[in-house]
Amino acid sequence: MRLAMILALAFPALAGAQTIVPELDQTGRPGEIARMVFEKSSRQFASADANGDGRLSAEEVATVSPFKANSFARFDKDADGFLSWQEFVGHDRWAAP
Ligand SMILES: [Ca+2]
Ligand SMILES: [Ca+2]
Repeated sequence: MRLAMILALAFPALAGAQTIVPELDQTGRPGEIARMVFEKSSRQFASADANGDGRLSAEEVATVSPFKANSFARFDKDADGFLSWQEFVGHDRWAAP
């Protein structure tokens, strides 16, 4: 139950998916959450990349994540003025979709 509340707070989009969270409680499949976040991030990145150059400018990021746009410098680890896929998701464990 506690995990379900944390997940609901961390992933508001999942809060309505009542059938998924209890199932996670029982079977403990964090991979399923990771897959959903990966797919959501993939969609966000693709739709934000208006010019299709495979990286996001601050303006492009703002179209999908005002939060990341406001904290752009923190996400832009190499300070090149663009977010790569890895910078966008905040780690390098997922190959670019
Ligand atoms: Ca771009
Ligand atoms: Ca960068």
